[in-house]
Amino acid sequence: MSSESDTFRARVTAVHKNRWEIDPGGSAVLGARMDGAPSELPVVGDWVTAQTHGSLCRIIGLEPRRGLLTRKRPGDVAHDAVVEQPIAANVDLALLTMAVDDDFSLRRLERYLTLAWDSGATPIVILTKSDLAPSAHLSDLMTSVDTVAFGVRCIATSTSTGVGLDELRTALEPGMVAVLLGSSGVGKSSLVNALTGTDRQAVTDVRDFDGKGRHTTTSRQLVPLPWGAYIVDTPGLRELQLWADEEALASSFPDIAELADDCRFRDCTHGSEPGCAVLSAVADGSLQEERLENWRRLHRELTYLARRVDPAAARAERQKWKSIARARRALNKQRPD
Ligand SMILES: Nc1nc2c(ncn2[C@@H]2O[C@H](COP(=O)(O)OP(=O)(O)OP(=O)(O)O)[C@@H](O)[C@H]2O)c(=O)[nH]1
Ligand SMILES: [Zn+2]
Repeated sequence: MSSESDTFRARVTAVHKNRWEIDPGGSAVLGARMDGAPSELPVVGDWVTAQTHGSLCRIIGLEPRRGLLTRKRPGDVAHDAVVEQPIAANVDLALLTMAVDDDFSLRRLERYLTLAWDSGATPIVILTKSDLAPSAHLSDLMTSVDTVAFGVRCIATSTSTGVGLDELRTALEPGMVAVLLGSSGVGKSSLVNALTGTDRQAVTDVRDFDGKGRHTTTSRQLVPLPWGAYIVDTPGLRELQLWADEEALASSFPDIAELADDCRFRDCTHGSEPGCAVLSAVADGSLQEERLENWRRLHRELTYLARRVDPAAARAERQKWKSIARARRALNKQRPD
């Protein structure tokens, strides 16, 4: 930024209504605005091009994203829509936190994994409060994580004893952006405090009025860690609802996706369709019924959301069931009475 109106690259570190904080690296974080009504607004983690004019800083360009973490929220009531809300861009790591107590749930982990793969982030499973579990139990839990999170790294941590914190620090390489996902009370704030080495105050929400006079929470920020990595801190992410697509579902359930290749129908829901290879696998014991149940639940949720958002998806769904019904009728006819 040697002369006025030089353009430069910066990372968005905080988002407020109509105002962004951007970090050009090496100098102070700047407050910036955007002109007009841009079709896409920068979110934390975005890389932007900006320009300074005297004391004013303007964002003039948004770089293509490597990935986008989103959540769903209710939209316009009149149109019964669900809106996909972008939370953070270019997230490298999704830290999926579960405590080793009652919070531990493989089914929830599958849900978080789906979300992580969909956002383009690499998941890491963090088993928090590991001091609460006897070591034999802890290694059982880690083994069971491996049964749903194939090849995903799993770190057991404790902010009480400090176990696992060095391994976590090493995983968060300089320049990387990580997001913490997990239920309330699993110890996310304690982890952030341990990583920043401070006792950060709870981030107070910045509340703005949106166009319709409703309150919306806009506090989103990247918390810098001392060695140059960042953690996304946003209250809205604490109890994250699922927003992902079929492809992400397949990444979380590679076993089911592989079996599904042998189903008679390409878009088989593994419910009661004839010629379903997944149901056969459950029948012969090579696939856990529980796992298929969870796949079904997530699949239902995804198709439900897609229908609410996209009328074309609703039509395609009806069409699919028609052709399944036709095929079933044809099968019944072939069967000798
Ligand atoms: N035994 C034990 N307790 C922990 C550990 N980490 C956190 N806790 C306790 O768990 C409780 C919740 O911790 P938080 O860090 O506030 O959890 P959180 O996930 O940020 O919760 P929310 O802010 O509600 O999302 C607190 O009472 C902590 O003292 C740990 O490693 N071991
Ligand atoms: Zn099937």
